[in-house]
Amino acid sequence: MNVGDLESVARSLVAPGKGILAADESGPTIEKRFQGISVPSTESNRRAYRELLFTTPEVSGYISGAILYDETIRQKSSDGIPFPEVLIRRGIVPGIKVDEGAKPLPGFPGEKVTEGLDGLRDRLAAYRELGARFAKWRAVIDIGDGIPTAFCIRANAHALARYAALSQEAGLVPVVEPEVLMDGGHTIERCGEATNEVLSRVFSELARHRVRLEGMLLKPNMVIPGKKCPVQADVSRVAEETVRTLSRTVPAAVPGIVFLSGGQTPRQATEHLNAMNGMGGHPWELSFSYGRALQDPVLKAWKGEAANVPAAQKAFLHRSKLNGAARFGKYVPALEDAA
Ligand code: 5MM
Repeated sequence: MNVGDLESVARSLVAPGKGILAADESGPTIEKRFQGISVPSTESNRRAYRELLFTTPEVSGYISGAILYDETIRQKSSDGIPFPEVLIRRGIVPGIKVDEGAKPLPGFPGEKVTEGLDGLRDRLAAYRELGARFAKWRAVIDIGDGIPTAFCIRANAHALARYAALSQEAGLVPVVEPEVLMDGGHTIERCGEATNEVLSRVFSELARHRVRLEGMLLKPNMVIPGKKCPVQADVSRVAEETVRTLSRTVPAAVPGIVFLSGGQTPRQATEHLNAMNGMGGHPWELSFSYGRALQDPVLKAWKGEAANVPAAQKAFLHRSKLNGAARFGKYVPALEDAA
């Protein structure tokens, strides 16, 4: 795959009015999500749930790509079609989570580094064979007493850049996800400082690793106060601080920024994206790659019952449409209640 092909896949993932569904929950994470609706995390329940998402009527008007987990990319729909093919037929680009999770960083209490570089070249080739056209790797940065350290940021940025270079070599668009967590009681200013430091380091490592910026996407957190911070920020403040931080750190050659939702409510995640797009004049597309903010209402409507699939798909389509409107800065709260 040449640079032009990578760039055209990256651009299609941030096509106007569309964004990415993050459905790449690993075993422990999907178990946690299913526990919330009292559904056992069995292979057949996970398959049924992902089929519900991928076959939602009309959703490809708002969803450009879907990130899958290793198990999911090998599963089939109830009529025997491999999930990547189900997605491709509907005009949704299949993607794959290729990291192997964030593990404790030895010598740095409370900090983590994401693993998964060993054997990655071969795994990427296999995923491309299975139909994936983009990949994702998530690094996790926590804010706390004396953390994040510069060393932790550097270790994660280095791994992200190695992954991104290998992905491009394999013909997969790398989605680079350095997530500064919104857990804890830190202020929005502290989140801004940490995010600034993380993104600066990530782009410096990407340059060192000769990653072609036109053929990648960035998946960052928004600049937002910690959930336990007594001073919360309004929508316009989050939008302004986030755009300011991105303007200082993300080169204009990057075609798109696809935010994670990170524990925001579905409505907050939509409102923040909408406010940023309402500001206009950005060099990159500002889009979404939400997991929980797209799926929470779907899980609640589904509850593991086949009879609830139409209602759950309706909830997924609705949330996707609202985020599609936010891509144009055209979301208004009244749309929440629209059928
Ligand atoms: C969907 O969850 C993804 C995989 O998480 P685990 O490795 O912890 O199982 C996760 O990377 C997700 O893509 C991002 O965090 C975005 O999801 P949210 O819910 O933050 O929008």
